[in-house]
Amino acid sequence: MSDAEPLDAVVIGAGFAGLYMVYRLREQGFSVHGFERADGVGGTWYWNRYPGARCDSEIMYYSFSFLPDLEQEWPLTERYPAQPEILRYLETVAGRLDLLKEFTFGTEVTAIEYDEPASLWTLRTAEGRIATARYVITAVGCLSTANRPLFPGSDAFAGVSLHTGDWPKEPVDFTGKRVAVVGTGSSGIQAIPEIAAQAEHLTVFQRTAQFTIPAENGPLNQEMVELWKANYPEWRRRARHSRAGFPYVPSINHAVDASEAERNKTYEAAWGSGGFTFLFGSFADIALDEAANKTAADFVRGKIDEIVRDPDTAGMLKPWDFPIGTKRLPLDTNYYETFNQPNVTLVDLKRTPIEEITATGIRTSACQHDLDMIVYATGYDALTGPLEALGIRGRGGLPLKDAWREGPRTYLGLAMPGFPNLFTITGPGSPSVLSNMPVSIEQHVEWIGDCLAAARESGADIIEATEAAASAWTDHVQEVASVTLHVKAASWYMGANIPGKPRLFLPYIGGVGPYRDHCAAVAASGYEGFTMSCLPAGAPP
Ligand code: NA7
Repeated sequence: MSDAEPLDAVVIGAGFAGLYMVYRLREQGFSVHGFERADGVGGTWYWNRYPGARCDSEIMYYSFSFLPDLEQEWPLTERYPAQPEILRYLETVAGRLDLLKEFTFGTEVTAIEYDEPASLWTLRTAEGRIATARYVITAVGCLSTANRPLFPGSDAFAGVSLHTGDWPKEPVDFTGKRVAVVGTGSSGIQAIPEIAAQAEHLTVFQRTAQFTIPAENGPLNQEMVELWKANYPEWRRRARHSRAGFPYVPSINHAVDASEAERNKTYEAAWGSGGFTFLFGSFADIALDEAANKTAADFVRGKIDEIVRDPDTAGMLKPWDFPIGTKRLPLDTNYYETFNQPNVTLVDLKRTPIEEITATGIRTSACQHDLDMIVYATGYDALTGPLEALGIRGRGGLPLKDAWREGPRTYLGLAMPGFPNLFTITGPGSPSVLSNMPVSIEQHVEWIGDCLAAARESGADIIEATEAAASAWTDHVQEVASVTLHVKAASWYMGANIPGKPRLFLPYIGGVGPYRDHCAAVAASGYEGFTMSCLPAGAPP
């Protein structure tokens, strides 16, 4: 790629989304180049190398569907794929499709500005490179801008500080160390048992207790794997038309109609089989009805009492602040059990908040905890953070950050008015983080590829979402969320984990299948809600 020649498209990111988008556009005959800040492919699975990092989607659902040969060859060994395995998978995809040469790695895009007269985007990188392109497609992930809380004295700690989402490539040894984990979301809940197995002492700093369900990870029965592989196209079809991108059969029973004995039997079976089926497969009203939700929450709180021997610790671990499932439900391996280990201490930050990070550890309102290492498992500025970090300026030089001051306004989570020819894979307002990501990514990549092909065919240079379409979609996203219990939680889905971030529901909860149908109908109608136009005669080429 020469920096001087305008490209048809630049793609930012080399995870699942960026790899497929670059491949797709190249196959469609567009000139395309990718930029990636890491020095290799993988996206989320490049950065999240913390101990215990594993996908919560079962392995047979967590891959591309457009590579039938690889689908058959790829070994399915454990129920949930671990980080190294997913990274290897994406490296294999990049190698097979000869994609590495299409990317510049180790390059962070810091500014993307729209040149209105030419309808071209100019991209600048931290390393001083400049590229221009007709289209920009962001494939930067939803959870890639780390949330690093600013505790007083944050920089003072003389030991090792790590964030789960920015983990070093070299293995980290916790042996003989006094370690803190701050944060008990999915990342903390995966890392805590692994770190506790090595560390001399682990102190877990918990702000809000979380519900977690056993993953029940383990080796897969290879006869079942063969059967699965023989029927892949049908499983993929079901996943695409499902609620969350998994071919699970959702329950149609209501918890409020069942007897206590029936409910307990159902929850016990779901707890035993592990995974998200605890929510999807048990009762249909858990996400919608407070009384139904309480039955599932009480069941998990009962399990905590059964598992955790110290009653005070069990009390601190029991969540009461939000309905179960309304914050992202973690899946765990021996999380609650870990608190029975003599080298593990739980600190409830609601009782004794962190006052300061000191040179030697963490000081809460109760005492000083002397430490060698602090692991921040404090999450991300979800969905909007990675896009706002790109320094995007649209028509009239308007920064995306300003356009989204009141919260993100998108059409279908794919495009924004005022930012022509810019597309956001799994952007806010699409199912994204509420779904099995590869399914949603494939749908977006294919939709964007088709849209660009349609513009090329019709001779259009500029594709832009209309204000009316973006307003209507943004309202619809909130309306659908408002009938669920999700809006009752102070979650990152609501932007609540980042001080000052507008509170509104960020992903689309209407379901992967209905969303897909809606996007397909928009395309079939000739891209209703978008304008497609040509540059005026005499405009710069
Ligand atoms: P999450 O789910 O956002 O969890 C972050 C955790 O860090 C959570 O327990 C937070 O408590 C805690 N946190 C955040 N800020 C602070 C401060 N300032 N003080 C103390 N504790 C804090 O991030 P994860 O990385 O675990 O998971 C992200 C997603 O990755 C996950 O959902 C999957 O989709 C994969 P809080 O609950 O906000 O009180």
